[in-house]
Amino acid sequence: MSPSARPLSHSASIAAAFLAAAERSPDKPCLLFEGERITYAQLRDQALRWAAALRAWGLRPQERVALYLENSPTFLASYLGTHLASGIVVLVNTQYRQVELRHILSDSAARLCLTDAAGQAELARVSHELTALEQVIVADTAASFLAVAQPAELPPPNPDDVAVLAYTSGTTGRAKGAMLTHANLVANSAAVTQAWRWSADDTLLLALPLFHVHGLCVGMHGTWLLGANAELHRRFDATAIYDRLLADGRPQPGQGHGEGQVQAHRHHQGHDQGRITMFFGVPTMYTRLIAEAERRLAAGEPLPAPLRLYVSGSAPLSVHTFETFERLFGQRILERYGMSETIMNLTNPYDGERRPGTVGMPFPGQQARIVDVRTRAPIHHETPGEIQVRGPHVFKGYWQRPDATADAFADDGWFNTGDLGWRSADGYFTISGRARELIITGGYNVYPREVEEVLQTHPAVAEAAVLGLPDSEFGEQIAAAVVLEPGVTATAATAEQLVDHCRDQLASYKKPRRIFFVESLPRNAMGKIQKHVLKEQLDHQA
Ligand code: MLC
Ligand code: AMP
Repeated sequence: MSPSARPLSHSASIAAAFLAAAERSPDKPCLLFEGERITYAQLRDQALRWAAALRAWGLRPQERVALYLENSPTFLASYLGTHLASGIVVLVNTQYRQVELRHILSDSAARLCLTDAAGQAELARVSHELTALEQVIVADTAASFLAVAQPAELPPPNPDDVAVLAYTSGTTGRAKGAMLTHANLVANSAAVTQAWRWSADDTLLLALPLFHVHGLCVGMHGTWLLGANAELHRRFDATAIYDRLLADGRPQPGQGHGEGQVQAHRHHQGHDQGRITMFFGVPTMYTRLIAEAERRLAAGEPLPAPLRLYVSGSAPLSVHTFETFERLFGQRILERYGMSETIMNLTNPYDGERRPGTVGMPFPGQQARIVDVRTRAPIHHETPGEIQVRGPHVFKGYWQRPDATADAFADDGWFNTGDLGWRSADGYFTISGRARELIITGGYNVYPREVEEVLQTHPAVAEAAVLGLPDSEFGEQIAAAVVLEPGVTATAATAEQLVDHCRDQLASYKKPRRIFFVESLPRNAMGKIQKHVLKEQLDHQA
């Protein structure tokens, strides 16, 4: 059967697809993690144990379980277990601190949170405000929680029930929980695996965090849907990833680094367990891999053998990074575009031209179009506007925010992504900017408003405005213009103190990397801060 004719998955949920894969190939490795090989049957047993323990504890269908946890097999077993118990998983970035934890855990009313010792200490700082949170389980000591129940199969989750709350910030600076249903997750994963020719023979090298959709809903869901396997790393470390790629052997004699040759070579190998065939990352990971390769080449070390597929997303991949990677590694990165509300939207083709600077076309079974930002009418080729998407991957709405949900959808049901772009005559979409004030640093989203609010709680700060400045490593970096209270000088309230104040309350990657002390902020006649004027002023000073 040709790949394009392959049927999309009929599984009702990712958890059901995972159980089916475990039934087909119980002894096949599902995960490789820090030297440990975990088979499908082993992960299934753990997941069923979590499901039974959660139910025995009293978790009812559609109640929330927060995962505030690093990458690990426990993350994945408890994730699947929550789904099998018909609960909703709330994803919590491990860098989140008081401000984010207070909001996400109260808003979702999570009854239970699974974390590690550091997370437990951070939660303790705000626990008195988290009235819905009844239990915090520390992953290392979860055995006693799991011991109370025997693994048992429960009724499968309903496809239209919510599976995941992925918190993503809105223009107000308060994150909203994007409700992804089981059906959304399966539909998108089926489309992604079809588009990228992902098969049960693939091994994904995965060092993305599991608490965002990129690592979890693209990386792990695809793996489970097909019964493939993944080598999971706790975190991304360019040296370790490069070593891992090198360990897979050198190119065969006569095998160039051309893409067509790579595909032919890989497909010919058949079932080659454990040999990495794919890597997914954010652009910062690629710039770090390039720096690593340049360092190793200068030291006389070889390049890794080619992979079947390198994918980039979550932030713009510069043409320069694309071309440098191709020059060094001999491979054209496939760039795709997604968001928490929709998982994956657009992709460069697997077989056709991977055009640098573009994010390609809709995945199979999904649609995308450009509309005029004012009239909201669809626009045809080559004219910039807002990107809208439609299809079975589009989320159900924002958790307990009917107002925000209504705003997010056009009258005819298309979802407003808030990203600006245009489509070429031959169908490739290019993202040109964002309608929202979002800053993306190393693939993480930061809304200026939430950093401004925290800066303004510092007693020395009268006003603050936060924006993104270009950054060679992270794409954008957080910069803040601060007006001090009368009588306070920059030597009395130093930039370092303000950064520490942010770091104490917010995820560390949200702290300003540059602080500019200014006399006043530029405002328009309505009194609104003119960020574009401020940006020009800061660009001059930077
Ligand atoms: C870490 N730091 C960052 C940062 N990540 N600063 C700015 N931007 C970032 N992205 C800072 C930390 O705050 C810390 O500062 C210091 O760097 C070291 O922290 P670390 O944790 O050791 O960093 P590192 O491991 O090097 O992280 C870099 C990274 C990571 C690129 C590996 O940021 C990452 O995993 N990014 C991927 C994010 C992702 O998965 N996004 C997908 C969202 S889903 P200090 O001062 O405290 O030492 C989505 C939809 C879609 O967007 O389309 O996919
Ligand atoms: P999040 O809300 O964390 O899911 O982030 C989604 C946002 O990341 C999108 O709305 C885009 O602005 C951005 N994004 C994702 N992929 C790309 C890409 N390939 N190029 C540019 N921006 C991207």
